[in-house]
Amino acid sequence: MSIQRFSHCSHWGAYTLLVEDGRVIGAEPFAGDPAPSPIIHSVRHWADPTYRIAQPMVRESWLRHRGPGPRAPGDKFVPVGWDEAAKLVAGEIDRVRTKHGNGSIFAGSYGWTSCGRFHHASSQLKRMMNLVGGYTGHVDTYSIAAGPVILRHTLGDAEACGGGANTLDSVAEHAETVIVFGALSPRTAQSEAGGIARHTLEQNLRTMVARGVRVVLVSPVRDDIPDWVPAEWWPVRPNTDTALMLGLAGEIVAAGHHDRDFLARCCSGGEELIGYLNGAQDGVVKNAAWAAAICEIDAERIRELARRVVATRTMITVSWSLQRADHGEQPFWAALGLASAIGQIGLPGGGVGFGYASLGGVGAPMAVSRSPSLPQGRNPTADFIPVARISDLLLNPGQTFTYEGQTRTYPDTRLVLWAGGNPFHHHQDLNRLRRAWARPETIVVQDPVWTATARRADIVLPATSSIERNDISGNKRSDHLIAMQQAIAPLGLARNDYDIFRHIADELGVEPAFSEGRDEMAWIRLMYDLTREDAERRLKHPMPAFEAFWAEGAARVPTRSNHVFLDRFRADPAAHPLATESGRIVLYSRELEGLQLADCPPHPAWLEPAEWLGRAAPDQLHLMSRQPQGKLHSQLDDAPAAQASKRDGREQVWLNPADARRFGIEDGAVVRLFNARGQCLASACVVDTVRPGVAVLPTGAWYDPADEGENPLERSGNPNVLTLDKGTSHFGQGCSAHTCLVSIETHRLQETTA
Ligand SMILES: Nc1nc2c(c(=O)[nH]1)N[C@H]1C(S)=C(S)[C@@H](COP(=O)(O)OP(=O)(O)OC[C@H]3O[C@@H](n4cnc5c(=O)[nH]c(N)nc54)[C@H](O)[C@@H]3O)O[C@H]1N2
Ligand SMILES: Nc1nc2c(c(=O)[nH]1)N[C@H]1C(S)=C(S)[C@@H](COP(=O)(O)OP(=O)(O)OC[C@H]3O[C@@H](n4cnc5c(=O)[nH]c(N)nc54)[C@H](O)[C@@H]3O)O[C@H]1N2
Ligand SMILES: [Mo]
Repeated sequence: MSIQRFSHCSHWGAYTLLVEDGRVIGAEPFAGDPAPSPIIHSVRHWADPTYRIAQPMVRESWLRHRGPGPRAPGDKFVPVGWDEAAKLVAGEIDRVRTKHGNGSIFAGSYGWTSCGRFHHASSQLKRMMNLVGGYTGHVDTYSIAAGPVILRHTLGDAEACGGGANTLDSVAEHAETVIVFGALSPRTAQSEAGGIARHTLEQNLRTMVARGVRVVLVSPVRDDIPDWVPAEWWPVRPNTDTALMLGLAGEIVAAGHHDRDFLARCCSGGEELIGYLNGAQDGVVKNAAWAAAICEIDAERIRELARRVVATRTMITVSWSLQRADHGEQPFWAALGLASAIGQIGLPGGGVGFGYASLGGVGAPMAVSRSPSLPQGRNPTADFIPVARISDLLLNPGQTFTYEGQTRTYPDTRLVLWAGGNPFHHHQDLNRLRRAWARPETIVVQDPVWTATARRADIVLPATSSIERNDISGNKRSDHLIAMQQAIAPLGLARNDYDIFRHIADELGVEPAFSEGRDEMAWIRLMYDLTREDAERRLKHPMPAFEAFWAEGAARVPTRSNHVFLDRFRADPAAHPLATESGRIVLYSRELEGLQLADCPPHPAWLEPAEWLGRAAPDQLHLMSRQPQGKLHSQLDDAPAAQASKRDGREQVWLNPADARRFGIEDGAVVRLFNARGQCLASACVVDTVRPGVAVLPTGAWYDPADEGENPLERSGNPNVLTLDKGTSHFGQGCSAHTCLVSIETHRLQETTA
């Protein structure tokens, strides 16, 4: 039998699938990719039926007695045909919208699903729901929420944290000093929402190394930049970067080295911020000594760096992780304040940017043509939640919450529709989520895999994985569109996301408006042609006709390289005002002054997080639940690239040797991590690349509680049984996953079930 080749793409890169006799036998990286991700070799595991949902399933107890309940994963499920499944789902949508209103249907359904832009599960879901009166949705993302919210009010939009700041090619060519708050790591840069054809981070880092750029890595973990980059490691206490940024700014101001001209021309509120740094209100001078006591970085190093950043071209990079923490608005705003004091915003190699390498496309040249996406229509229902407030929504119907200066009410959720996301992976405090998850009358989950979330649904709809259907990938942070060609037949009775919603839409009587009469290939062609026409008409960039694109597998889109953010604004702020209250960079906000929020004051400020090492008991560690190396979130956790980072099938927690000694933990030992919220097992890995006082346990191990009690022992190493479920502030309401203290002890396995 001959080998067939299919172009394909995932969030972690583009590749060719090699198929023999209907089986995927290998994957070859996209020829143009200088640093392909090893996760492409995991993709074939989608074809393994072990974890796949073979046919639509319904919880037996729900069939007998529809309504709230514990939704235990071990309950009996009964198989049903697609007609019955579609009727049940449509019936629930109809019942709830008629009886309680569309706001009682939560279809905010967060999650990364596949990178294909057509079968994009949550877009399909929203498109369908918008045709029948709408749903309660979500705003922002788990990735970034506090960050974009504060930037919208201080920079006018969130472009600078979505890849719109200086591109890394120009930073690598022009910067002399780069301060990295968080990471510049190929680990996270492997991935990009909607696919990535070329991974370019390492190229840019190599240019910096060759030019002798001084790189300062401010992070609790040394491996947040590749070891071949000669970076100085500043092992900061987690969640204290704001103090370091303000201490640097305070030293600059005290020395009179701040850029008075930039602050006066391009910023509003510079005087008030300087007043805060000088201690005008609280009597506390924010200088190197003050910062050193909070973040445990030597004061003399801070003073020296404060002198250097104003004398050299300096770029400040801030990872998204810093705002995924309590008061996550502050490090982004403080970095903007520090960069404004330095005064190099708008210059090549200078200023500040957010999220470089958090995704592979952030910092890469941005695509300037229209990106392919499925039109979702308009939601006639106004209700929404900040995305990470899902447990609050389900537990507190009728209660109010604040967001971006508004006060709103949580609707009374009766029906939850989730497609292409895994909240029992992504949400914090999973024991709390379990209690919340028992509240709705009906929960529908659509996924290829028996995830922890699918096991806790009432109706389970099996979707195909992307290799079982055709699709198109592409987004504004990738320079190619990639043809995602069907490589194998669907497994079991799994159906494509589009076909599933088309069937339900038919039951709801809206199929013609939903499908517009197009089949899969007609939609993919339309989405491609809209990008091609835009590139050709507006940007004079020729692209191949659809047939040629599909045969070739990839098409280049026009991009903008060597971009310098805010250069025109810097040159003439009055002619190019920002969309802020002053038209300039806001360092003191009249709007926030009016809101009087204790957890988001009118200027960037150091606020103690709810949990941190400065107020920890002697036996507590700060837990960093960062993104996993060998997979995307919880996806393909069973495949070799993900298993490679585990020991005995369990996720590894990294500990500093000093902490291991302190707690009598040996490398390789099974340990129990615990706090008042939950407990999990992990395998101890003792490394000196983690600062003392910090434990690193990546996300994504499949949630595996030993029982359904109040506080079950989670056995695979899922950090979200421990993390804090709290909004970053009453303004941003983002996810605070990186704010979490835990205790740790050696665990004897025979004490519990294995
Ligand atoms: N503690 C802690 N928690 C975190 C974070 C953290 O830093 N720390 N990070 C957060 C962040 S930034 C994010 S983005 C979230 C990620 O959270 P999620 O996006 O929910 O995580 P995934 O595992 O990618 O979930 C995607 C789901 O889609 C399914 N899927 C894949 N392809 C298809 C398809 O074609 N159709 C359908 N219907 N389903 C499909 C997969 O099987 C999987 O179950 O996690 C958040 N959680
Ligand atoms: N391989 C892989 N890549 C991914 C993902 C994945 O699941 N797997 N997920 C993708 C997604 S959805 C997103 S949103 C991005 C997230 O991208 P990021 O938010 O940048 O990723 P994290 O791994 O959460 O954090 C990066 C580093 O920040 C450091 N850090 C954490 N807290 C602090 C702090 O308080 N101060 C300082 N200075 N450093 C801190 C940690 O040491 C951590 O290694 O990653 C994307 N890339
Ligand atoms: Mo994310």
